[in-house]
Amino acid sequence: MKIAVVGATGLVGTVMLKVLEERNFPLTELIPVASEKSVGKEISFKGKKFAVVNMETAIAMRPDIALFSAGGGTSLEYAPRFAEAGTTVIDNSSAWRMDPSKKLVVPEVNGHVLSIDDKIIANPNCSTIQMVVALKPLHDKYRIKRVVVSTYQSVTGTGVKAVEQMMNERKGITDGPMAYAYPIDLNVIPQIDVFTENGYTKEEMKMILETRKIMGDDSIRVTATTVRIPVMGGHSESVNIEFENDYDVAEVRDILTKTPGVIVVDDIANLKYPMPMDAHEKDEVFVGRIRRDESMPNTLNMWIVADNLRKGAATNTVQIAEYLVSKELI
Ligand code: 2RA
Repeated sequence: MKIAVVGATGLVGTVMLKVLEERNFPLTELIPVASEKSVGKEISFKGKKFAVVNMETAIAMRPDIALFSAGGGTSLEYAPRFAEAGTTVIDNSSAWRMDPSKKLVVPEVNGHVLSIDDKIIANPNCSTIQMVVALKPLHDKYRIKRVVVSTYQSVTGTGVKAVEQMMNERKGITDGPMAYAYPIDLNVIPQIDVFTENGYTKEEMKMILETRKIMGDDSIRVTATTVRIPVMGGHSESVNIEFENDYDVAEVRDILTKTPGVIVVDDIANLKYPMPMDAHEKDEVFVGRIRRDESMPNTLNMWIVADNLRKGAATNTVQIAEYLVSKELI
């Protein structure tokens, strides 16, 4: 199977290659794709060297699957070109996520919606992925009415320039490249992406709209506040969930413990709870601080942490590819 990684030299693309290698994805040929300035650069993969090619060359090589992490504009222009050549595209950008003709997939949540006809598949936003992995089994059991989420998102979600800004500020360098309008070290910025007309940011609207599409239930009400914080290991989320029905905290913990891809870390007597430093470079979604919201009936609080570059992007993309192969949809 020929696999193209479009954006192979970027932050997420690099993690995609690492995940493909770690999970021993059944590929026979790797096609690393990047912009003209990177063409010819060699990528190491499973002990072999593969030369970076440009888009036109990659399309002509007719890969079976193309994993995209190259921005929305590039995806809008080239994903249809790959699809026309017979390639199945799994795209990390937001370009196709809310397109009604495209599937938005977290395999363990809604993999069943995929069909052999899907040639452009959207990978959800990182902060949405980690939340719906934990919400889905609880929705199945107790029916979710409303979700209130506040996020604490890693600078890696912005990219290399943001990491550089944070590390420079930490060293006292204040005239380096700025990814944000403000200093990020020793600070938090209550804005991720641009503001929309309703006073929410695009990131917050992604969490609201993508959650309903992935869960397949537009009746679920969601509100979100997304915040950038100076950490590396992953995104954290404080989630308040109102159910249609009452629940039992121990049963919630048991359901999550038995959910594939979830690790419950919830032992406050021993100060055990999920933190980005523990989720870093892991593929699971970590859940803790599970407790009743005593101010509201049928309402639960919990804390969700995951590595946004892995389960939030690269790993989920590879898992969609694995799902397609396992169900012979490719
Ligand atoms: C962020 N979720 O964290 C967005 C895109 N990766 O910036």
